[in-house]
Amino acid sequence: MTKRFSFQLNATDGKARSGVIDTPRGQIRTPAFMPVGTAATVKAMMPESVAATGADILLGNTYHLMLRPTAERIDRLGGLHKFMNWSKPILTDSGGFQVMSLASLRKLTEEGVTFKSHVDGSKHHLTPERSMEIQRLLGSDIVMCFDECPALPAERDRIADSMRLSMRWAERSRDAFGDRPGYALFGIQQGGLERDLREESAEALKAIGFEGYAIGGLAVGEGQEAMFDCLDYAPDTLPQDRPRYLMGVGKPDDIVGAVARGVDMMDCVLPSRSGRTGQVFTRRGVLNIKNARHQDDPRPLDEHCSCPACRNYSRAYLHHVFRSHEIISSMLMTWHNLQYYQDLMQAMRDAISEGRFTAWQAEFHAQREQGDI
Ligand code: PRF
Ligand code: ZN
Repeated sequence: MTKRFSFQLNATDGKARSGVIDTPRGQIRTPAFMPVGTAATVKAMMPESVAATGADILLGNTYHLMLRPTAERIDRLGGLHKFMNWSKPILTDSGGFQVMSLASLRKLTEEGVTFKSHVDGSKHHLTPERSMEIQRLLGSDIVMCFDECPALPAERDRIADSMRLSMRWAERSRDAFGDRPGYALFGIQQGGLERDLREESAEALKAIGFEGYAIGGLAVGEGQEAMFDCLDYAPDTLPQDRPRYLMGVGKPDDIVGAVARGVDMMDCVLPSRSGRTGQVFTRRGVLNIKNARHQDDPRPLDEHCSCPACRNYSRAYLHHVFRSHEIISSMLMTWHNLQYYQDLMQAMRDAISEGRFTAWQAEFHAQREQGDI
């Protein structure tokens, strides 16, 4: 019998939840953070190093991979897992959101979106049907519906029209995805910061039926307070017994606030991108390794961290290799940041399982307010 995709909730604490998503490629412990591997690599990391940080799943991108090296080529070479040497689950985003933020000369119709590649200017067409085909060719374990969303702030009418278009595309995505045991299709809620539109979107998605439900259209310029106001109700409009995925979030305090409000999965480029720009996440807050105050500092980035950057190198060394533009700088700092994010998720999973999430959350904020990193 083919192993199926399933989600089991193991504990709740307030609105925070912890559980396990079971897939044929392995288990995903939730709340889960997914490192971003846009172009079939988590930049500056070997896949085994990403796994060593504790990541159970990676995110890949339809938009980037369809342009280069193309989904058909990845399929011929045995699929994305084999191509990039990552055997655990992969979730792929569907492309619409990236077209709107990265491509030029975009033209949006009921059918889909036409755009010019940011790589070579070539012309492409993406529809719900084509997005499902690309994600199948990649071999993605968790496929996202093809959707669209405006940057905020936006006119209510624009948000409503866009949400309703995305719901029609969600139905076309479901039809095109078909029945694929062991693989999952997630719907994506839209509706900006308008509560009734979020509810309408949730009802439309639940009527279609998905293995999981994403909250899209947030972290697009509205700020943390407005995002949290929306997350105070949005997760509750989605089924209790399915994973909830907040797309493209976020900073450590965004992640903690989202988990507290009932989110199970998240992804963000922040830890990996910051690793290359010298921004370092620690239990005490953010530091920038470029700063001259680190040049004689023999201490590790974070004395509580088990990553190679913290076990084997001083802040002074990391400062030096960053300033010298040495490649190891990106490697070590990306590893550290991803380790920090995965340790954060593990700490939340433990706190939820043991019924002490509120106290844990207070301690998380208290440590960051001490300053003096
Ligand atoms: N839709 C899709 N991908 C996304 C988003 C969305 O709304 C967001 C919004 N934060 C990030 N990535 N398909
Ligand atoms: Zn570290």
